[in-house]
Amino acid sequence: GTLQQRRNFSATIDPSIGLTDEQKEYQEMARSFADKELSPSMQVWDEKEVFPVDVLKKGAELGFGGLYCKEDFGGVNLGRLATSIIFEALSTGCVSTTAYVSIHNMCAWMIDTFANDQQKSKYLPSLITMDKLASYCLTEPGAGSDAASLATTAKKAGDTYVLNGSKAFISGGGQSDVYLVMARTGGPGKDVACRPKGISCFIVEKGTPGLSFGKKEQKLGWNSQPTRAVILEDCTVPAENLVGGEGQGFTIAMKGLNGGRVNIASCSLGAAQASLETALEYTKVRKQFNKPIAAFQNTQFKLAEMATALLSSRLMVRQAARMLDEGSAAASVYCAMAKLQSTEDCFQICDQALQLHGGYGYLKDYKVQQYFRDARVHRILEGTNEVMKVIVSREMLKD
Ligand code: FAD
Ligand code: 2MC
Repeated sequence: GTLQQRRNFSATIDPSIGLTDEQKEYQEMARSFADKELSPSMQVWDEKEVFPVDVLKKGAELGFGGLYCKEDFGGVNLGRLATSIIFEALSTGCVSTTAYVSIHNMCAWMIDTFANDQQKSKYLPSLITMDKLASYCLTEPGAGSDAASLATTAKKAGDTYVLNGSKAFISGGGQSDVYLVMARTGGPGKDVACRPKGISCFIVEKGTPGLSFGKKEQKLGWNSQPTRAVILEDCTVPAENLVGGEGQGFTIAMKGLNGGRVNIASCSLGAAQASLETALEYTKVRKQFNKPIAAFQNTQFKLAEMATALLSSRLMVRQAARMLDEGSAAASVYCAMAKLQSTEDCFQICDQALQLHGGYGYLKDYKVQQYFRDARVHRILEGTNEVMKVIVSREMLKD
């Protein structure tokens, strides 16, 4: 049966509306995986801070390790729209775990797209099976939103580069095997405008002398994946670990993030979808004043508002994904708009679902508080929503 028939939910909140049969199959596969492999464990992974590596590998058997990598080294070669549909469905089972998978996919895609054949054949096969995991290292303690101001250096020495600096908030940090590190090799000019042009992208393998990690951060959500500082102290990598050419690192990082932003926005859709499904169930059975709370017009209107906001976010996310698939010049701005809209509105939907659960919504016995906590950080990472507004307005106002 279709997702809607199997889950027995209203067509109004059916995420398969408008999809092709093939897309519905991917969605169904991902939702089944979420129901069977993620959802039953999401609360214990959160509470005990378990990074479920075995489950990630199981997902990779279905292709989740390289969804938008080409087939040469085992990727599934799906478009961004199909990928978005899959990440939305997976997130209903665990937002945090899916979000990590999305970052891993972004790194794999960066290698697939910008690395040379030798690098691809060395790293991609095991990344795509998720036998090896990847992390994306852009942010630094002093360079968050202003990513182009990063201070980590990479100095050429013979046939090596020597890296020095530190990266903050790295998802998968300490646990991942492959780190894509953006570092400064020096630019053609010295003025501020040349900053991004002096950045290069390197593959740094776990175990390289000079690579170490900070303590595991304690977080409000995203607890099924570790976040740590990545520290580089005279960390020496072979020159062949440079991805692309010197000076291309910032563009590579930003192109990765365009897809990343759609992915994170998709994870918010999944959080909102799951929260709305549970709120719908709950308000039908919970009785107060001798009637189900769904009989109050406030509840009905809230549900209608939530469904409407979810659909409008989903349409925007899928539009941005389509534009990436089409290689549209405006794609990066649409990715920013979709990330802004989806991560804001879907967080509000999680909050409203929590409210409809009353006091129970605040208890860790119920999942709704976890969707709320996990979705909160999507307004901050992969570019804050204020940065998304910078990107959108700058494009609007440019001559
Ligand atoms: P700041 O840049 O200091 O921003 C502080 C506030 O100022 C924000 O509200 C911001 O929007 C606002 N602000 C800044 N500049 C402007 C402006 N021009 N106009 C208006 N407002 C502005 N990074 C990675 O590289 N890899 C990862 O894997 C990764 N994972 C993460 C996981 C978690 C759980 C978290 C919390 C963060 C992660 N990050 C990662 C880092 C994340 O991308 C940054 O936190 C984010 O980009 C913001 O940078 P910042 O924290 O330094 O905040
Ligand atoms: N897509 C493609 N290219 C892009 C791009 C994008 N989204 N954004 C910038 N570029 C290019 C841009 O075109 C320019 O290249 P060129 O000169 O050849 O035209 C170059 O990159 C420099 O761009 P800007 O001149 O716009 O650089 P600026 O310093 O003004 O900053 C800004 C741009 C603010 C948009 C960028 O610093 C930014 O995105 N900041 C947010 C950082 C961020 O998202 N961090 C997320 C870390 S990862 C994470 O959180 C995870 C959980 C994994």
